Amino acid sequence: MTTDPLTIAREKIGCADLLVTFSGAGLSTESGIPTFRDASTGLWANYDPAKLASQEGFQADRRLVIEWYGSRRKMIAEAPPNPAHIAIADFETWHPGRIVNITQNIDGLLQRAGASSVLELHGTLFEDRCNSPHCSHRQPVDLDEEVVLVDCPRCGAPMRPAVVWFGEMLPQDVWRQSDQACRRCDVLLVIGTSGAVYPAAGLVDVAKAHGASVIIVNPEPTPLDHLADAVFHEPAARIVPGLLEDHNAAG
Ligand code: BV8
Repeated sequence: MTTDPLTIAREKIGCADLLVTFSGAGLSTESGIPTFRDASTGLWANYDPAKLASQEGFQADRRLVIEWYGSRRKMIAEAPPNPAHIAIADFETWHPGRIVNITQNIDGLLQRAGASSVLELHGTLFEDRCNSPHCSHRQPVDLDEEVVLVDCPRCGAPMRPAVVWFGEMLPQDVWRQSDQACRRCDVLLVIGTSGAVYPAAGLVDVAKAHGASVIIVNPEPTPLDHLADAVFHEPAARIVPGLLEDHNAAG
């Protein structure tokens, strides 16, 4: 009877009818993207990301917020998916229907690695949407375009990134699918999140309450650790492939 946590975690994943991954900014740090808390690096070091990622910040200084997202888009456009993104996408290829990926990230790296079952709780940087609550216009963003202030072609209100800001509701269809997946899953693999942002972090409680085994990958302790059956204080790119790759060859 092994007590090796990696073996136990791999066995649980191997037997799971449904594996759900729940990821945060730490999944993308090894692609060179600073975590959300560190998103204010370099030129942005003196700004609070939580203020910039809000309607108040946008109303206070639209150009500053648009330029902040423009700088993040450029950084993300050059960032390659890392081995953790690739291992997740490969698992989906080998085991279609057995994995759902819920992410708080807006960087699209799971999709760029080849994953198609991705629920973006906090939206995406690769589209803009109208800031008016009465208009649903959205449009893709041309990353090569210079950062400009754009008004909605339909109603004239300012356009802003199609991300969820603090104080804004999460997309209800994405939330419902994420909640359902966490109620049904056998294993919840929590990767690179501080568990600080709600209601997203509450999904871990949902999965646990419905009998899922919870595995956490994060170099740092998190407030979610007490819910975990196994915690790996390791970087995602080092441990996630080892957790997922075994099952691919065997099928
Ligand atoms: C809402 C998009 C209500 C924008 C983001 C209780 C219930 C409900 C709401 C609240 C609540 N309590 C408080 C709230 C309000 C608020 C909130 O949670 N505040 C927090 C700060 C206390 N929540 C909201 O406002 C949400 N909306 O509740 O609406 C409502 C209801 C009705 C009507 C109207 C409104 C909306 C929250 C969404 C905010 N948007 N992102 C953007 O990105 O610009 S959140 C932002 O934080 C990112 O999405 C990020 O992903 C997310 C969470 O952070 P993490 O991903 O965890 O990143 P972080 O930097 O924190 O941590 C990284 C982790 O990685 C660390 O632990 C680190 O150790 C680890 N790591 C580092 N390297 C690695 C690694 N791990 C593995 N490998 C590595 N190599």
